Amino acid sequence: MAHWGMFRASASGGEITEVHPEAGDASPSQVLGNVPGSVRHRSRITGPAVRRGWLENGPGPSEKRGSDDYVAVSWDELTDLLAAELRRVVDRYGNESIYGGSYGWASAGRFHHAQSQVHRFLNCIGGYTRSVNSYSTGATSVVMPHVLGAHWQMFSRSTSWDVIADNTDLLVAFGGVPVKNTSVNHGGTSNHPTEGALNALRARGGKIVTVSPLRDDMTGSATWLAPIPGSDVAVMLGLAHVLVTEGRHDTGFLDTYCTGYEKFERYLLGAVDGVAKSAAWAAQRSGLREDEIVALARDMSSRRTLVTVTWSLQRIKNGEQAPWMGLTLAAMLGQIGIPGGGFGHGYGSMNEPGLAPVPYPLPTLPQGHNPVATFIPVAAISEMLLNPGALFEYNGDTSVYPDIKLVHWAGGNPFHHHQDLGRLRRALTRPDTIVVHDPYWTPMAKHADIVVPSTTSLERSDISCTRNDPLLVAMQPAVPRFADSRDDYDTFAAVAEKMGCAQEFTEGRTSGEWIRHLYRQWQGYLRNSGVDTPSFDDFWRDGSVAMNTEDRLTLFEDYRRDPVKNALRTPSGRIEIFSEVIDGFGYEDCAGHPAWFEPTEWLGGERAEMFPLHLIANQPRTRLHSQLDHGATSQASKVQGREPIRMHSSAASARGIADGDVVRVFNDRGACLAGVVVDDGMLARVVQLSTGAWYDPVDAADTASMCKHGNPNVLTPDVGASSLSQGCTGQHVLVQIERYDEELPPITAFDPPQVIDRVRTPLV
Ligand SMILES: Nc1nc2c(c(=O)[nH]1)N[C@H]1C(S)=C(S)[C@@H](COP(=O)(O)OP(=O)(O)OC[C@H]3O[C@@H](n4cnc5c(=O)[nH]c(N)nc54)[C@H](O)[C@@H]3O)O[C@H]1N2
Ligand SMILES: Nc1nc2c(c(=O)[nH]1)N[C@H]1C(S)=C(S)[C@@H](COP(=O)(O)OP(=O)(O)OC[C@H]3O[C@@H](n4cnc5c(=O)[nH]c(N)nc54)[C@H](O)[C@@H]3O)O[C@H]1N2
Ligand SMILES: [Mo]
Repeated sequence: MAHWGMFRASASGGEITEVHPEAGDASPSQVLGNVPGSVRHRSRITGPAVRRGWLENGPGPSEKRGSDDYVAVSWDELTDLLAAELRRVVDRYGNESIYGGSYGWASAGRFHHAQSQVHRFLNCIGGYTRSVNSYSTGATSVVMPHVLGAHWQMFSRSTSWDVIADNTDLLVAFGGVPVKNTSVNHGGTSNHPTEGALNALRARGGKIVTVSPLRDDMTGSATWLAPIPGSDVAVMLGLAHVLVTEGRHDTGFLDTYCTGYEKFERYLLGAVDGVAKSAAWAAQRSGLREDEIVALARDMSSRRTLVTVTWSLQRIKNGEQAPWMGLTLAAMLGQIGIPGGGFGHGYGSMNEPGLAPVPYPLPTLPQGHNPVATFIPVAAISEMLLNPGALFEYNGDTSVYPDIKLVHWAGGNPFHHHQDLGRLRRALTRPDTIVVHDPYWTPMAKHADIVVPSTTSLERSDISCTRNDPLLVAMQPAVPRFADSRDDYDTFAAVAEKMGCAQEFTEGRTSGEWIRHLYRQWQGYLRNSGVDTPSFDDFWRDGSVAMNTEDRLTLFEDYRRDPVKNALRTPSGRIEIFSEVIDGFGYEDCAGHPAWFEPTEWLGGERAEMFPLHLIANQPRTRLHSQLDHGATSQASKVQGREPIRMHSSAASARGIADGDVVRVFNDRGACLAGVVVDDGMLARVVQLSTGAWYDPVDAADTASMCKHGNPNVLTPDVGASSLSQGCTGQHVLVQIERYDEELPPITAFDPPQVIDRVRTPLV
C-alpha cells in the first residue's frame, strides 16, 4: 500500500521490477509507475553518515550545510553521536530548543509512520517544540472551527460521490475537481471513484461549471470559467450580490441555521465601505464577464447546487476567505444538508472527500505526552529559525519563537514543502545540529549534520488503513532491507537505549510485536462495539480485512434535521457568517465575516508590472510531492530533464519561446530552469509549474543559486496567509520568464554527495 493506492509488487535482486494495481480499483494511479527501480536507486542513502564539518568542528551554526562532504560512520557511532548531542542540547538549552515538528507525508503504514515515531521518541526524552496545522489546509484548519465547528470532518464526512452523482444538478467547482489529485490519499486508498462519479452525474443530466485558470482542472465536459487567479472571493461575492438583489437568497435557512448574515449583507451591498460587491465589481477584478456571473447566480438558485472549493484556494494570502465565502454562498442558496446540494471543500484535492468513512478508530501508535507547550504554525519554520525571541500572532494569541538549537526531521522534505528556499537555506545555517532520517539523499538530507538512512515501506511489515477506506491492509515486505538502512523504529530504539529511556519507547516490543499488538488492541476495541474481526494470523495470511463504512452521507444532514440537538460546535451552535470571536481578534487581515482582500501576488496589482506572469505552483500529476521524482512516470514528463512548465502560446511566442525550450523563470526571490510545454487550455498570463522537482542549485554553496531542475519554491513567498492562521501561501507567485540559451547544466539532484569512507580516508 502506498499513499497513491494499493498494489502488488514483483521483485528480483532486491529491486521492484513491476507493480500491479489492486484489481478492485476503478482508476489506478499513474504514480504507481514510479515504484519500480526505486529501492536500489542511486539516490538511496546506503549507510549512516555525518557531515564532515560537524564531525570535525562539533555542533554549531554553519554555512557549509548543503555543500559539505559526508563521512560514513557505523550505526553504533551514529547512535552514540545522536544520543550525546540530544543529551547536550536538552541539558544545556532545554527540550524547547529541539524543533521536532518534522512535517511531511513520509509513507503509508500505521506503525512505521515516521512522524509518529519521531514524536513518540522525542516525548520520551522530555518533549520538543512542535508545529500545528498543515501545509495542505493551513488556513481552513484555523478558520473553519470558528465558523463551522469542524475542520477535517468536512472532508471525512463530506457528501459522498454516490449522493452527488444521484442528486446534484449543478456542480460549481472553484479550483475544478482535479482528478490528478485524487490519485492520492493520506495513508493509502483502495479505490479511485471520482472520475466515474463525475461521469455518472453528467449521464443523469447534471451540469458542471469549473472555475479555474486551468482547463484541465476538470476532466470531461464542463462549462469553463477562468478568473484571474486569486479573484475567486470577488466572483463569489458577485454571485452573492446577484442572489440578494434579485431576492434569490434563502432567508429561512439563513435565519434558522446561520448567525451574522445581516452584518455580511451590509458589507456585500456596500453599506460599510460604499462599494457594492456587484457582478460588475466582480467582473472588473476577475476578468469574467458580468453577464456570466449573473447567469451563473440565477442558475445556482434554481437547481440542486453543490458549491465546492479546492484546498488550493486557501493556500494563498488571505486563504481563509475563499472557503468561508464558499460556505456563505452555499448558505445563501439554502441547500446545506440536502442530498447533492450545499457545500464541499476538497473534492479533487485528495481522494478522501466523497468517500465513505469508517465509523470506528483505527490502530494507532501512541505518541505519548509532550510536556513542552511551545509551538509554531507549521509554515513558520524559517521565520522561527531566523527570529528567535520574536513575537508572532496566531489565532487570537501572541506567542514567542523559541531559540532552536537542534532540528530533528523524519518523513518530510522542507525543500519540497517550504517557500522561498533561499531564505530556508539561510535559516538552516542557524541551528547547532540538523538530524534527518530519510531513505533518500533528498536536498534536506544534504543539509543535515546527522544523516539517518531509513528503510522504505517496501522493505518492512506494517498495517495500513485510513479513515475513508474499507480496507485494513497487511503490508508485507516486497524486498529485503536495502544496504545498511534501518527502520526508523530500530534507530530510535537504539538511541533511546543510550539515553536511558528504552523501556518507555519500545515497551519491550520489537516492531513485529508492535504490529501484532496494535492490531489486537484495535480488535479488542471493535469487539466491545460488537464487531468481529479475524485473528491477527488470519488477517496477515489473507492480506486484508474489510471494515464497515457509513455509506451515502450528506454533509450536515443531521444539523439540518435538528439544529438544536445537533448544534454545530461553534459559539452560536450555528454556521457563523459573522464570527464574534474572529472579529474580536481585531486583525487587519481577517475580518469577522468573509471579505475581499486584494492579493499581493496577483495580476491585478502593481507587482505584476515587474513580474507579469502568474505562476500556479500546484500539486504534481506524476508523483506525490517530491517522492520518487526519479521514477519512470515523473521522468517521462520532464522536458530536457527539467520540470515541465505550461505556458499559453501567446505568452510563449511573445518571448520567442517554443514548445520544448528550456526557460529561466525568475523574480526577486530566486530563479529556476524549467522545460516549456505550450498549452492553450489556460489563461494567457498564467503559467503552471508543479511542486516536487528536487531542488538542484547550480552552485550548492550559494543560498541564492538558481535551481537548474525546476523547483518553484525558489520563487514563492514565505509569508503566512494572515495573522489568524499563518497558513502556507505557496500556491501563487508572480514571475517573469525568458528563454535560456546558455549551455544546459546537468541535473545532479539525484546524485549522492561525496561520502568519505573513514577506513580508507582517515580524517586529520
Ligand atoms: N509552492 C508550493 N509548495 C507546496 C505546496 C503547494 O501547493 N505549492 N503544497 C504543500 C503541501 S499541501 C504539502 S502536504 C507539502 C508536502 O511536503 P512533504 O510531505 O514534505 O513532501 P514529500 O516529498 O512527501 O516528503 C516526504 C519525505 O519522506 C520520506 N520518507 C518516505 N518514507 C519514509 C520513512 O519511512 N521514513 C522516513 N524517515 N522518511 C520517509 C520521503 O523520501 C520524502 O523525502 O508540500 C507543500 N508545498
Ligand atoms: N498526484 C498528486 N496528487 C496529490 C498530491 C500530489 O503531490 N500529487 N498532493 C496531495 C496533497 S498533500 C494535497 S494537500 C492536495 C492538494 O490539493 P489542492 O491544493 O486542491 O491541489 P492543487 O493541485 O495544488 O490545486 C488544485 C487546482 O487549483 C487551481 N487553482 C490554483 N489557484 C487558483 C485560484 O486562484 N483560483 C481557482 N479557481 N483555481 C485555482 C489550480 O489550477 C490547481 O490545479 O493534493 C493531494 N493530491
Ligand atoms: Mo498537502
